[in-house]
Amino acid sequence: MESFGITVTEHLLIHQKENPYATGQLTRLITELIFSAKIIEREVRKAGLVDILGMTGDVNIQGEKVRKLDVFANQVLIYRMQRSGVICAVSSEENADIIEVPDDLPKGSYLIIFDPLDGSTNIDVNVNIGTIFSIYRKITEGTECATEDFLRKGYEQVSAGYFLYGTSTMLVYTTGEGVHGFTLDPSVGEFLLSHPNITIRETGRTYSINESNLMYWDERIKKAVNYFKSSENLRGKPYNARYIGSLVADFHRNLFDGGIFMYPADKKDPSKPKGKLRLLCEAAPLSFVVEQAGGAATDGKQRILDIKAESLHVRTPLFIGSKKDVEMATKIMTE
Ligand code: P6P
Repeated sequence: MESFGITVTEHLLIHQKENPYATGQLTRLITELIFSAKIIEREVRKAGLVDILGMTGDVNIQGEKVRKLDVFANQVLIYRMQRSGVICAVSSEENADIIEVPDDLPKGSYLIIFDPLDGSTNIDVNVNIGTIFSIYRKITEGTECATEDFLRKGYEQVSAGYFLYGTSTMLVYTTGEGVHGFTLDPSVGEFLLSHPNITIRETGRTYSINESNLMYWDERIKKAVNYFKSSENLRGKPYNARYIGSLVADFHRNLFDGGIFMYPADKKDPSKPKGKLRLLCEAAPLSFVVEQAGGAATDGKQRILDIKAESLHVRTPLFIGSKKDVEMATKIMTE
């Protein structure tokens, strides 16, 4: 019988082994995430046609200018997550504090952290952008969530993944049972399984880093980057340089083609000594995905998933991708 495709709901409920978290509650949450992504995708696709481009004139908690599409994506996700009936609060890259589910709405024992539209500086030039999400179970007693429920180590995540608004719209996620990719079929408005059991090459062929920051790096980072630019490496020739400037797009390409993405600590902005990327809404979810795909992720010293978040918006250096490439970069930087 023709399969007519495998939906995310089917994949969660039938194709996941007896995962204690691949329950109806998690399925409900991911279903609401998918609905949010479809609404965001609709606006992203027509961004050039309506007055949803450009700036709002505001600045977010990160000190970054906020774009109208950022605000829209953030509002959609907060609204839909609060009505999922299975979470107690959300934390967004765009908001200083956690946002509780109002008392008149049903609550649950999950919490979600997201970057609603990562790479948003690329929106106006039609470059791929994405939504990154990270899901934990609450640990404090009672139905109310507390900030400490969010200050976790990445290995405690129940699920994580991202939506990529690119040439096609994809969902790539894990619940700890491997990494699976789903592609949106616009003709039926459904994400269908397109890339089951994604694995990343042990040694890649691409390195991704913003080399305009060279003068702000310390010598160990320069040595690690030169390793990939030389022929004295596991490839025996220089790696290809690819850098889109949109984390989800750079990560996704390296996941499929093999490679390493690096955003090291730098001296460029004294307010961001650990670099630009956030631990909870960027590094930890993508590190859960890459490890489930057979890759690795460190902050240049230790495993990202072992780092406990000391605050909601704490930043971290990030070296993520093919296992042997990340191991080598980390070895060079800790010698
Ligand atoms: P830079 C986008 O603003 C973002 O947060 C990530 O998506 C991306 O990897 C990074 O910043 C790019 O930063 O400093 O290289 O422009």
